[in-house]
Amino acid sequence: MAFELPDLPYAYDALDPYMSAETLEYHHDKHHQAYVTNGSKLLEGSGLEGKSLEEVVKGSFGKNAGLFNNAAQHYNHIHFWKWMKPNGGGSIPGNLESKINSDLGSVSAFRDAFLNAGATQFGSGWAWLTLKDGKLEVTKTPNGENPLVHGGVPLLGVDVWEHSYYIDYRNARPKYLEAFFDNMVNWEYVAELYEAAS
Ligand code: MN3
Repeated sequence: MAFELPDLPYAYDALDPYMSAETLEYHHDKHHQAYVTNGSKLLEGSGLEGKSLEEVVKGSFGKNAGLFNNAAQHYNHIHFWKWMKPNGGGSIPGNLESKINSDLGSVSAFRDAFLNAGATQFGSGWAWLTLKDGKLEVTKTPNGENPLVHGGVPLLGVDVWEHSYYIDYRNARPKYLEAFFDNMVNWEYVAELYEAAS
């Protein structure tokens, strides 16, 4: 089954001023669309047709780089749109907050680690909050790689490819990361993924 581009779960200007309509138009309509189009072509004849997207991501990792890059980015972006919402940031639902406190020290320590992971990912990639072996961890990955291929469940990810922030923040990736964490994250969705995985 071919990949399909989901609609954004909010209007293009809904995250303004933290992420502009221009950024979302390019990022969703051009970049994500390209992963869908190219991934769908590469899926044909790969032997992974008919599998779920997660299975395609895991099954192509280390074996079919072209398909993996596009399928993983498709997976990452489907969630990335949902990991943000208008008037996001703020308080974290109780169960998830308790888990963060016990595994990562405090919400503030988690925020520092997450922002640092995003800022220090050299070149394109992602920073993550992952549940692995029952524990939360903060990691970073290059390009389209994600925690699924390392045995984890991605609960939150931030896209640090330049296409995600260059229009609004130019080269100031740390400012974008702060705005993401403090003003855009949809913690209810992160908590939903945590409850489903734990
Ligand atoms: Mn992107």
